[in-house]
Amino acid sequence: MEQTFIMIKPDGVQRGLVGDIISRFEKKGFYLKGMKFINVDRPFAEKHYEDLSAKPFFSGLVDYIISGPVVAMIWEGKNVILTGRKIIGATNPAESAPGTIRGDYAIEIGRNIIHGSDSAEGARKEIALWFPDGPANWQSSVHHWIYE
Ligand code: RTP
Repeated sequence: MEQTFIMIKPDGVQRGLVGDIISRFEKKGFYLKGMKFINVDRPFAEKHYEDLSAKPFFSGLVDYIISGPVVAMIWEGKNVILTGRKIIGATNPAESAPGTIRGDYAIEIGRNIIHGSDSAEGARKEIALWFPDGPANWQSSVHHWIYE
């Protein structure tokens, strides 16, 4: 079963959106396989966003991610990487559809509430970085009500 890394950024935490965001993934039928409420330091945030290190917004992005605690999660399910990105909405909230997390709650790209892995390779790297001990090992009792 596919897994993805989802992070509620400091603005999502400060604005009290943690419960709503988790609820959207749970209600869809995805399984929570890891969760941490943590502050990350600058080197860790730079590592997470290393692919963007040449971008002009990189230092502002790192400042933003280290500005407060984040909720780091592993979610599991069929197509969870792509479907997770759909639940989250387009990177720029000005273009995110209503009904998506960013479309409903965010206005600016630099305060877009949430991160989700964008590929299988990205998910694998991000889960390894944030959860070196791997995902929690549990099975949902409602699995057969979600999958045929
Ligand atoms: P994320 O990694 O956070 O899920 O976002 P994403 O894949 O949708 O977007 P990406 O291009 O990877 O950018 C990562 C984060 O950098 C911030 N950003 N700011 N000021 C800007 O032009 C700009 N562009 C991107 C956003 O917080 C974005 O989520």
